[in-house]
Amino acid sequence: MRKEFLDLGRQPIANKFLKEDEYEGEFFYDLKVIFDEDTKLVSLKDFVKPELMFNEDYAYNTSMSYPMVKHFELTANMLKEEFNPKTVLEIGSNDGPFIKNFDTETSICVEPCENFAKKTTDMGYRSYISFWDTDVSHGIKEIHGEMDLVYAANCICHIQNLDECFAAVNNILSEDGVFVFEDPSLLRMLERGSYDQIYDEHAHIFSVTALNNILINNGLTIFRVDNLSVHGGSNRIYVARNRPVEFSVAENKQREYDFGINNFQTYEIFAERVRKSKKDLVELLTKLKGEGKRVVSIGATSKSTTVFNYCDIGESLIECITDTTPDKQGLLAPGSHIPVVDRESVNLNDYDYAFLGAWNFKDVIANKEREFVENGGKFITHVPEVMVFS
Ligand code: DWN
Repeated sequence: MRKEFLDLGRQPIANKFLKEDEYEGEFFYDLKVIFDEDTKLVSLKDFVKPELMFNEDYAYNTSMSYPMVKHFELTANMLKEEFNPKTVLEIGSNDGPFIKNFDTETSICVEPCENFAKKTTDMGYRSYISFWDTDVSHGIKEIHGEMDLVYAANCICHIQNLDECFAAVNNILSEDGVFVFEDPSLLRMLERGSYDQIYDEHAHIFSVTALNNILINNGLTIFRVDNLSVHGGSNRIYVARNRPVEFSVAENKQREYDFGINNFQTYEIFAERVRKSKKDLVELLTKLKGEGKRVVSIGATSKSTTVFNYCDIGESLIECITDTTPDKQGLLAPGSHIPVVDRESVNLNDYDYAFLGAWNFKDVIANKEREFVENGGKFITHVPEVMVFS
């Protein structure tokens, strides 16, 4: 049985940055979240049509977040060393920071956003412009054969029909092949109150418990889990058909159980915390405005789309958002219509406070922006609770 526990209001497409003349007709949907008592899966109540989110205009460029490029290089090297795959398939390859560490002759990309598929094609990889499903899996297997490593980062939680997704993986995985994927962790989200992990693209927020239940039904087993710090706390899930199951799987499931992820009440408590977070953030920003303080935001993230639209924060409370991604600069943030600007075009010292839209890069940003703090600037974050720090 699916039970709703959170309503984050009317939300736009999280990564659809707008030109001035695109206000009119901006798409909005109701962002509500449910818990499935049977599988223990947390998902959006109503999914948004994938084509509205993932298309040739998709703005999130992984390679613009430099710490992630390093993360994928390390991940690729580790997987090569341990599993020595002869063939590799990446689902949702974005602009190629993971696949670029593998041989062009034996590695395949599947990516629905044409702008990114073009990039990996230019890098020499056979790139299929498509969503991941059983038809694509059969087609690729016919041409390229089975895959020893199927990898996906921040992509499987975007796929609405998980049974179809896992059946498609099972079809193409070689006998001893491994399927490795990483996505934000439900446990970390609940622990940190980071409700902004919830937006249109994240059809599900995964626990190891729920994934285990769904994968088993599809003939696949989780044999290892790594806890990662990226994206505010993620899990890397290792899946195969017949590998010995390692202790990390039971350990993670136990931790989730102890936190109460199997109980609906846990989600009701989380929802209460989210409502308090909204109240605290709006109160703080309104107070600062009343005192004549100027506030900027750093990182035009999908996460900040959720926060700004849920909390009804616009240009009157946050003047602009800086972001390193050229494709976002000069445009307006979805729904809130706060202008997104190049970091280099802004003197941060003109502002009193900087909200961390990319709170997951808090240390990197605080380190880069030392001068801002030395000049009296302060940061605002809402994770794990609304606070000011310097
Ligand atoms: O799953 C997803 C994750 C992986 O990435 C996607 N659905 C969409 C996206 O989510 P996000 O937008 O919340 O991701 P990030 O990685 O938190 O975005 C960081 C943003 O901040 C980027 O646009 C780059 C920017 N940035 C910046 O302006 N200054 C990043 C750093 C490190 C910086 O110093």
